[in-house]
Amino acid sequence: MNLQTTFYGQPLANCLMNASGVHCMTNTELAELAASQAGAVISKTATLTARAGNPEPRYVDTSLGSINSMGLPNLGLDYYLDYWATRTEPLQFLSVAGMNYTENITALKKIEASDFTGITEFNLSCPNLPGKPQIAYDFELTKKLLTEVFQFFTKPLGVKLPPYFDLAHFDQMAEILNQFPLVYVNSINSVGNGLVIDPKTDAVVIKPKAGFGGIGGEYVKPTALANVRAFYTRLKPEIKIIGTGGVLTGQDVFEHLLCGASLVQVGTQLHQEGPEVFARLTAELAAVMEQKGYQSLADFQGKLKTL
Ligand code: OXC
Repeated sequence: MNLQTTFYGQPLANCLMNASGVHCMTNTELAELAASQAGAVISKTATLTARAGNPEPRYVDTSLGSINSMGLPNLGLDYYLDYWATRTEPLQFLSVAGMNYTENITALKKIEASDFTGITEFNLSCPNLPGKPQIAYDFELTKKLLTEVFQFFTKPLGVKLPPYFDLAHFDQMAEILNQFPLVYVNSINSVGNGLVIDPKTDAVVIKPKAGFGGIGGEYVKPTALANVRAFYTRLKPEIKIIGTGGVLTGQDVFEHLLCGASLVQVGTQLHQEGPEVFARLTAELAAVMEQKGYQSLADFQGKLKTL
């Protein structure tokens, strides 16, 4: 059974990664991921300067997934650039976001001017910043921002998108994204602004934004698969898809790949299980492939059947 794949010309042992935000804030956590069976690692979304994030409690595991309103706590862009400078992984993923339009440009200019040679994941979809809408729900703004970015940014760039729920929105966003030399699109960020209630206390379970937060885990798999499939079938083939959302088992990884994902990220389940999750998921994916008679990822990647 061959789980190997290539992404941006680099061979990877398998298609699995952490989702940015989970187990990737500190050097220690990042090194633990690097020592795991994950095929690649991405660092926590960095802002220009370090942020404490939203007040706690701000992340709660629930029976079918998670709710979070972390608010981009991170150690600042320099910290993650320094981390990656010490590493030898052939493919490095650095997630970044600005707190406003100008900061987005400044942060990407800083990455452009740095020695970083990996892939930058531009997070256009954090749902947890009070008073700040998710950029990628504003189509005009997304187009303006990417147009300005690609006037100076020459390094490989992917974007992290929020989930869309309307075919017209897939069409409109794909039409915009196809105008740019993106390496990939990562779908999906958490499903923004859900509400979880504790039946014992009749209260919300997280403190920020009166309990509203991003939903991940089992709840979101159908939405994640739909977004992966919708962009896989609409984007030019040069733009790869990273599938994120609802990955608990090897079967879930298989389904993301079947929908067209090239790599698959794990968030909520990594938070619950720790970096050992990658050994389990790779073994389970291999078992699914074996049972279906597939030898390699290319045998089924993107080949979802319709009725
Ligand atoms: N998505 C993000 O992009 N960021 C984090 N949470 C989330 O669901 C965060 O830091 O709030």
